[in-house]
Amino acid sequence: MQSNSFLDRVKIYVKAGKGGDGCLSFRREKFIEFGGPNGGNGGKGGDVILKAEPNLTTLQELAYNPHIEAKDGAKGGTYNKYGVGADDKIVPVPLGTAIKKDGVVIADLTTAGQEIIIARGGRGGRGNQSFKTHQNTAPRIAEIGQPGEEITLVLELRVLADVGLVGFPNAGKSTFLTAITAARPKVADYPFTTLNPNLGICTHKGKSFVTADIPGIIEGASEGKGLGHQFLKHIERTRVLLHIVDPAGFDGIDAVKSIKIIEDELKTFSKELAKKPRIIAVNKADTAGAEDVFKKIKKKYAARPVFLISAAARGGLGKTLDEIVKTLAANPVKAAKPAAAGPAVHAIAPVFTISPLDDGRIQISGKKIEEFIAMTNFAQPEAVERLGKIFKKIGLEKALLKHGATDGTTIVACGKEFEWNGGLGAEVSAEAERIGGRTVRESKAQRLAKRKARREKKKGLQL
Ligand SMILES: Nc1nc2c(ncn2[C@@H]2O[C@H](COP(=O)(O)OP(=O)(O)OP(=O)(O)O)[C@@H](O)[C@H]2O)c(=O)[nH]1
Ligand SMILES: [Mg+2]
Repeated sequence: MQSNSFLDRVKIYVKAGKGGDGCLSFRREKFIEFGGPNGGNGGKGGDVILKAEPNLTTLQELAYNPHIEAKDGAKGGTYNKYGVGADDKIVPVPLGTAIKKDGVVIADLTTAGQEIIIARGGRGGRGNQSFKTHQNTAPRIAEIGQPGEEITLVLELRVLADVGLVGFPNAGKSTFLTAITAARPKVADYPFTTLNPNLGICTHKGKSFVTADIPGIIEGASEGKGLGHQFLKHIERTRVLLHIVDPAGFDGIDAVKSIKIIEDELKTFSKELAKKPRIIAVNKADTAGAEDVFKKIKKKYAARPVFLISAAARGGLGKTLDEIVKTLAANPVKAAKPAAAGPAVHAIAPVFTISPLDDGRIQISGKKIEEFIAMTNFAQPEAVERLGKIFKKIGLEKALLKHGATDGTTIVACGKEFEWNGGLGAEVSAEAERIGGRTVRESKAQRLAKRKARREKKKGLQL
């Protein structure tokens, strides 16, 4: 069966699971007066993994579901209970799928069952039991789970076959695939019957190989005419091409001439294709004149193996298959090139980047620093204090001061706004008021006044 839903390129949006939050709790038991901290760590978020699945032939499924998410890890519990790690999300993709990030191939799934982690789940946040030290035996701090990695990727499928069938439409390519494999592509007495590549596995004298039947090629295919062009790339990874010829020719083109036209199309499409070993099979041996055409072609292409077959009547196939097996043995699979290391993936990211904004706000960014912020529970004063210490340690505090941060400066990070007070203070947006569906931020003066009032109030309480 052939479907019209063959899809060989798809963009996907991937999000790995967030780590579970750490737990903040203390032992409370009957005869124990000062129970220590016993908040457990959160579990790891699930990774997103792509797995090469030989039974899949299209990326169609992913086009319908391009948003892929793994589950989050479970929260840590009291009594030092660890949160359960989330299962990884395994996404099956067809064998021959290449994974591209920012236009660079970062991995190529070329063996059955091969897996690649494309987004790592976050680690679980530490519970307060992990923060216990001699100085602080009762920490009131627990981390939020680490966010999972998020990434946008493009998947491209190049079917993986050993043998590629080429030829004009209606030559009998699909009939040949039917004759030598269990595949059942549509066969009909008109051109362009095949609209998508079909794959089949042939076993001949103990050797197995995969054959790809692609739509017929016509003159100008390499420039986009007919259907052939978009599918030629699918035979780029084959090791031998079997050129199937209809002795009656195609659309007024003589059979002998037709061979050169196809060969030129292959050459124009890519040097790779032009270099591939080629076998010619003159099909429809049962039709009048086939024998003559076969002889002419054999003479003209003396350097090539040429056979006379009848795909429909299963005639002459043995010798053709012998030749295919021989050619495959002489052209073993090239060791896969190591996946080009995507510079964007492996580049060492700076710990933080500071960008002063025109309106006086200062933006801080960087994977690591954003992670620290995302894992801080701003409702816990000790956690906020710890973040301040981290800022100091990595030189972020100094750098911010150099860029003119003063008490009350708005710091933009992780898509949120915070108030600077020697560390990251309250999230500003939490104080924003919604007016008529529009979020209006308080002016700096208003915020400073509010802070002052809070401080006074605190002082008043302490007195
Ligand atoms: N007489 C005869 N007809 C054949 C033979 N092999 C294939 N045919 C017929 O040729 C026609 C085209 O066969 P297909 O296998 O669909 O040809 P194709 O090359 O896949 O064609 P496209 O998919 O359109 O490119 C069908 O009617 C087949 O029955 C053969 O050996 N002898
Ligand atoms: Mg066909």
